Amino acid sequence: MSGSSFPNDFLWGAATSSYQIEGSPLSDGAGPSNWHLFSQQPGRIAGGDTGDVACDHYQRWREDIGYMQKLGLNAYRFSLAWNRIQPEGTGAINEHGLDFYERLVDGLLAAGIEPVPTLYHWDLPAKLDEQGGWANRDSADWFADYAEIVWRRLADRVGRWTTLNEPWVIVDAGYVHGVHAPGKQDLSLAPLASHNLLRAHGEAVRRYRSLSDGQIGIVVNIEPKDAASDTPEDLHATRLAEAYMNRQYLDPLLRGSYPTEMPEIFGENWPRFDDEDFSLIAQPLDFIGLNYYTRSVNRAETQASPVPAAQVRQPGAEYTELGWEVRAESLLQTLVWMKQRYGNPAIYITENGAAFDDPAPDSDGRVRDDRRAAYLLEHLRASREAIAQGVDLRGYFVWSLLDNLEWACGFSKRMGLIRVNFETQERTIKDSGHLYREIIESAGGRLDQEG
Ligand code: IFM
Repeated sequence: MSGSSFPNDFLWGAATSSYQIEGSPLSDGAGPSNWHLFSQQPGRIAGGDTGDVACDHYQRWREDIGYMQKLGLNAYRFSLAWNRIQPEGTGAINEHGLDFYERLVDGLLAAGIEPVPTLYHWDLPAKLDEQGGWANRDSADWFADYAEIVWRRLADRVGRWTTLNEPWVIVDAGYVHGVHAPGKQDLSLAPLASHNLLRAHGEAVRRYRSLSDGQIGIVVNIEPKDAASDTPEDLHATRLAEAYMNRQYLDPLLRGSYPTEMPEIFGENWPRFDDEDFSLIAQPLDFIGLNYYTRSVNRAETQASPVPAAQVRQPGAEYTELGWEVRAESLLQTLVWMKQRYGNPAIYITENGAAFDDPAPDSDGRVRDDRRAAYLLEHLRASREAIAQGVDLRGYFVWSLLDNLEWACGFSKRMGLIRVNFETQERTIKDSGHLYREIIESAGGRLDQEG
């Protein structure tokens, strides 16, 4: 198969998010976000790291656009910090916050790079958390009001938006296991938070249609679930794990109802939802953003909650520094599954990448991150194969442009195409970044070469 199988208008991008790279969390009138407060709490983030400086992108965005040009990107996915734009989450607008993103958007456009913003990538204005955050039913209106403020400033120049990043992680890490902000472990809040995130997305899409004829979608993280054995217990646990992580979000968005497994997973914590919510949630979308990193292999584990399943490591398989199995064939499987189950939606791979223990720059300053380079080749080959099999795949964004704050893992896990020295803020394009440029320049033809 040749590289020409990527469409001519394919987006070749890289992705980041606001709290992970920007730094300057309270500058120019921004209010505190939930992650700003969470990261100041001892023990929340490895090594006591915070986003106070991160990649200092708030100051260095021009330089970073220069690096995007060096990589040959034609698109850049980033997120906006709601707390810069509405410091208290509702009400007063901080024009300086909007100014920052307007400068970034204009800089990208001048550089020939399409901005692909995400409105919410986990940094919630802290004031909203005080009111229950996503568990509060009003959050749908809070979010749509904020989205409308952003669109009134930027929708004339930006034609492709995503609403939320990874609702499953927001809820599973933030409301079930408490390892992300807001740090809650409360199974009664989790279904409410998920449902309100979906309603917030739907309300925002509804408003976008009245303001713009651009394109809008949502970003979900999907992880195929394989069973560790054919025993009925393992197969059942695997089916619940798959419903919980994957279909809990895609089914209401694209088929208008929750998977039938949800009441079994949440028991008495699963509420009865209003029927009319589902027509709001299932607004027609222009595309789905897929974040794909790994699959999981599951066995039944009655002590686990909310899904009675535990993951089993595969002997001989390669794992990243985040403990995620490297498996490009599961990306192909995911893309084909989405095509078949949901009627061949347009898809962008909005994140794909790997944390590896990169070698330090060598004496020539070169970062030889061979494992990440191999990961990119394998996953882009799988993407190309998906297109050959009829998947409507329109773009691919590497996670991440820069090494950055990997949430609760702090700066200890590096995922960038560009190395960041967090002491000096010096940037160095890694070997994987140079390889990605070659892939982009050859419109995928480089994938036919070995190594
Ligand atoms: O860093 C995160 C990102 O914020 C959301 N998707 C997964 C990445 C790696 O964990």
